[in-house]
Amino acid sequence: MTTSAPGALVVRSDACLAHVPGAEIWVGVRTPGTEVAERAARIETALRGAGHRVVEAVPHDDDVLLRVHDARLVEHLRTVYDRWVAAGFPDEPGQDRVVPYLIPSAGMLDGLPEREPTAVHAAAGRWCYDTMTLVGPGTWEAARGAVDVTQSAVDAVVGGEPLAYALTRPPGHHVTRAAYGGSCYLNNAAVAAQELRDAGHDRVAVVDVDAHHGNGTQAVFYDRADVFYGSLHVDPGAGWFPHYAGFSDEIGRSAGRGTNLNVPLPEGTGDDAWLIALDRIATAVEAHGSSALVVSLGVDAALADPESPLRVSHEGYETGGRRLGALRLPTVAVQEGGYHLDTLGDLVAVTLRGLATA
Ligand code: SP5
Ligand code: ZN
Repeated sequence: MTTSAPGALVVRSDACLAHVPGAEIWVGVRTPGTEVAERAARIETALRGAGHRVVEAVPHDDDVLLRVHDARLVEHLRTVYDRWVAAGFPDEPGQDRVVPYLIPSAGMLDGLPEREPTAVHAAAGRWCYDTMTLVGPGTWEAARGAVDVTQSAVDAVVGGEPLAYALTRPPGHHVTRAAYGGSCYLNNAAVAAQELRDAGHDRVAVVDVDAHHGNGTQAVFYDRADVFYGSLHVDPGAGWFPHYAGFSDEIGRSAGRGTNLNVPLPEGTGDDAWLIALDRIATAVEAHGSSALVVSLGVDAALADPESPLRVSHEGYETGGRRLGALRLPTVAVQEGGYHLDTLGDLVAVTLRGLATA
């Protein structure tokens, strides 16, 4: 019953390979970056092997992107690496990636006006909230390319494809309207939801199955009823990224009250409890009355993944895909996390098979 699935339209771009994280600075220590280009290559190999159609992304203008993000964040990402190099940082003190040293917290400003710092080493912390999400020479090309991949997938679905998959890298769900972090620079899933809205879907749902809470996507749509956000993820209250968001009492605000659903899960959660949580979210999508679906498809909840303590199997991902496919909504799946190189391609493939065969 899992053979000859109708399959997904897969959208990819070489641009997404241009970002080389170089490192993550975690607790002040320079560790190897986990969000590497080989991830995309492994996924593409698996999806070609599974017989999906693969097409190239086409360029899009900034219209939808600027409905999701503050224009100053976009401009910062577009220019900051060149500014960093022009200021000489790769030579002195010897830092080849843009990394913050000061992040202006709400507590530091304490009501003072937000100012744009003159020094690029200060600007590095103006739009970024962690030290793990470095900017290098290819970061802008890849992040902007991932938006093109995403929008090309949305275009296909708007044009009648039932299921398109955006092979995005870097991922995006941790980026708020005006702040990036968590290995993410531009919020691909939020762009997908916004483009679907603009294309005439009055209500859209984002279901985020990445192991981590998508604090960025939640924040973008927190006040809005037209875009539902539901996520199941390792409990931030148990000490996991993003630590400050993803709790079950975050239900949306003002007009968006009741259109945000977080299901935090204990460390060690396996298929049974993960699928019950996903079913709760799918039921909420039905209640929302969405006419299109965005899946933030992180596969880092899998057993073998080094970045999360969840223990979802391949079967769990496929069953989850089938549950979301049973919603029978035009669907754009957007790649988020997933870091175990030997299994992540197959995990994406089985999830798409589930989505397609429901
Ligand atoms: C898209 C996505 O899955 N982002 C996840 C970012 C969470 N990273 C948290 C990393 C916490 C510290 N990891 C220690 C390993 C050092 N390399
Ligand atoms: Zn993740």
